[in-house]
Amino acid sequence: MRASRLGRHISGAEGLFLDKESLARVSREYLRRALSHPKGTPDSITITLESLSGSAKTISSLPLVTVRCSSTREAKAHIIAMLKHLRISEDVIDAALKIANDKRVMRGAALLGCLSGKRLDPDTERGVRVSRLGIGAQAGKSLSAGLARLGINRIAVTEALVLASKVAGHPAIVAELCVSDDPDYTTGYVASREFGYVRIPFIKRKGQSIGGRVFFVNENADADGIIRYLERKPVIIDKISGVFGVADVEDVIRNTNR
Ligand code: WAQ
Ligand code: MG
Repeated sequence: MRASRLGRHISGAEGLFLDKESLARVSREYLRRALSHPKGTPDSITITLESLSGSAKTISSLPLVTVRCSSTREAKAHIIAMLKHLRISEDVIDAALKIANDKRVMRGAALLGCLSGKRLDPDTERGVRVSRLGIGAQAGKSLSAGLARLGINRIAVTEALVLASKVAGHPAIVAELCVSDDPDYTTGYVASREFGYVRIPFIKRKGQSIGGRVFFVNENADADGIIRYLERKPVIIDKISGVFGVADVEDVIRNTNR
């Protein structure tokens, strides 16, 4: 689904559903979402349904943890600490923070070379939209139960974890940074195979109409191959890794929170 107003992106969603019966329910749910978005009423909504060609790849979710954080200043320090550990250069982190906190919200994500900070996606106004991703029924139930225990069983968390897990499933992608473009959703995340899906409260101030996503990719990686995987390869989460509560950033970095 994608919804826009005067050409400006308002809302998007995608999923993989294995039974026909889900299609009516999901289309209705996506339509409801498009029409009730805090960013305003769209003047155009597109819902596309396609059958899959080829089989889906099944993967585990990234482990989830929330880093202890109580201000946007601290959030920025955590982001820099984690990304530096992943050998992403400081200039590139700076560039990524600008993209993720931009008022001109893209529909997709920016692909940045880890060292050069070069944009590797062809349309820098749109970015790359990850699609053909979903979660199996059993894994979905198990994730909901884990999130409910922490009081964070929200659709935004599930969808972001599924997306981040697919993204981290590509060996040339080192990390992801995400800030929601919903003015009132102030928790973002950094995701990587190394640290898992690390939720960051207070990544932005309430009421700000900014947001964005950045995927950090190995320098000299095959950008076309990565984009093909992100947009086209069907990936389903069929196993849930750990779902953890709050941990200090040092423990997240040392992997001692689990
Ligand atoms: N593929 C690529 N980029 C995307 C996609 C996608 N499928 N969906 C969204 N984006 C980009 C796009 O630039 C949006 O402006 C930006 O990400 C933010 O999207 O655990 O709600 O849908 O509590 O607003 C994080 C949850 C929620 C954290 C993120 O993102 C948590 C969220 P939004
Ligand atoms: Mg949004």
